[in-house]
Amino acid sequence: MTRAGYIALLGRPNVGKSTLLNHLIDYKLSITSPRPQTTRHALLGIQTLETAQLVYVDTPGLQQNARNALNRHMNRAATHALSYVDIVVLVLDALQFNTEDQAVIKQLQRFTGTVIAAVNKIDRLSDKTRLLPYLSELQNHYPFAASIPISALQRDNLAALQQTLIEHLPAAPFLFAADELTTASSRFLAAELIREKLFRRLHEELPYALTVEIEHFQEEAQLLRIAAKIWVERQGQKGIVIGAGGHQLRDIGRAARLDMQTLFGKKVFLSLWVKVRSDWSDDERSLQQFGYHDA
Ligand SMILES: Nc1nc2c(ncn2[C@@H]2O[C@H](COP(=O)(O)OP(=O)(O)OP(=O)(O)O)[C@@H](O)[C@H]2O)c(=O)[nH]1
Ligand SMILES: [Mg+2]
Repeated sequence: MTRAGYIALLGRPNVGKSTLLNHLIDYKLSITSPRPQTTRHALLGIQTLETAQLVYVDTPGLQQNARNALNRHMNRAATHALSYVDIVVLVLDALQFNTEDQAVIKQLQRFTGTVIAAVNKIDRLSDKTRLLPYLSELQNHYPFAASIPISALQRDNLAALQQTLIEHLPAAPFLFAADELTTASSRFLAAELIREKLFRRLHEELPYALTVEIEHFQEEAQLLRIAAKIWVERQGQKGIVIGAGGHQLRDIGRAARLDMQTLFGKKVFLSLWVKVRSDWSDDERSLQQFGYHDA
């Protein structure tokens, strides 16, 4: 008999959920950055083993104070996963357990499936003896089925986490074909790679004021032709994204194109435009247009 089920990676922003997804499935699927609120959509990553299928759901970091419609959409995308997953992996930061983590645990009160804590970033703990009190304190906050210290970045203890997940999966037939990696479209993944480069290169509030819309995605025999718009909220932001002499935008385009070529296994021709739509991140119609739909 096989085991199969959905496993949500949930937690406050920036704890390493997307890094964990990529390293669990051994495939760069979800975008990551040192900034909080990088992930904006739920994203499925499927791992098929001989007798088990683990369907991971990466989610946006849950925010306590959602300040605009985009942030509210992100919170809904994360909590919606609780309505269909079998297991939640609550991702925590080994350096700090705070009120934001407590707010995420509060969301778990109406979840009836298994909850496992993954205490991430243990590579950053200079004093490893701090881990034991952290783990025992955790049980005061929630009756976790297991608490597993990991380093997603260094792939430390991920095999133990995976083994625990398999043990808690329901006995069930596979949910997806064995060669399926995700349900996300190539267009979506292409837009995300562009957004990743923007998040990693731009400063302060600018990453939060932009989104990426794919205009054309045309597959030819030897080549993928992709055209995308980067939407910002104000004219001044447009100039910063483009940079002096267009250098910034060219570098962002080059980095995104190289990642796309790896992802799609094809040569990519990418063109980027920067456009202004004032306050798109607090406007429901714009959010719909830019792909922020509720599930
Ligand atoms: N040192 C260390 N850094 C990590 C580890 N896991 C993730 N990071 C870093 O933490 C930062 C955030 O990682 P993400 O994977 O984007 O975090 P996230 O939880 O998906 O963040 P949001 O999508 O914004 O909620 C990045 O700079 C990662 O490289 C880890 O195990 N150790
Ligand atoms: Mg993320």
